[in-house]
Amino acid sequence: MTKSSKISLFLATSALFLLSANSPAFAHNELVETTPAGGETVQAGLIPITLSFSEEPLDLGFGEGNLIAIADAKTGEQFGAACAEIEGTQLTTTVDIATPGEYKILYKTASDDGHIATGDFLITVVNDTNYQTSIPGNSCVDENGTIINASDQEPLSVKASSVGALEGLFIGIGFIVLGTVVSAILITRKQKREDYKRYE
Ligand SMILES: [Cu+2]
Repeated sequence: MTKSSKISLFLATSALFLLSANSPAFAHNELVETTPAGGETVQAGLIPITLSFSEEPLDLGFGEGNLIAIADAKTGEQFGAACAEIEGTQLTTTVDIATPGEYKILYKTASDDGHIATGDFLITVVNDTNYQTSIPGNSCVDENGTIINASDQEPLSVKASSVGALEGLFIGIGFIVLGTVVSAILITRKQKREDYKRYE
């Protein structure tokens, strides 16, 4: 191998290494472990959620950037706001759940390389103690005691629409047809009016 081709090979290898998403310099936050684990069944009550990451999340302030939310696994309805406390490489929150069923834990985390990681996993809640709660879901209160309301946030879970994709398409076409007919009627009327004016 000539000296110049050796240099070329070295440069190409370096470029590949730098471009690789797995290179340590550009590693972003990966979810390592969760408590409860995905698929786990837990008792109703105040359920602590802990997500362990490969590195410390980037602290952007409570209720910003690093979030955990809980939603009905079937309907997608989110219960409470999305928030998490940062403790080292962990994100934690506590969710209050009484109704048995399957729930989706959703998360979002910001890492110092600027990347945002999102994901979700399912847990099952059973209620053998007749546990009751008036405000189900994640409760988010910042260090000043200010409550973060779900209505002030972009939800992590989007409630499933009751209108299917195909129904939505037909409704859309219906509106286009209706709009065209109405426009045609209005244009015809205007033209007639103008015709009358001409003969007056
Ligand atoms: Cu990254």
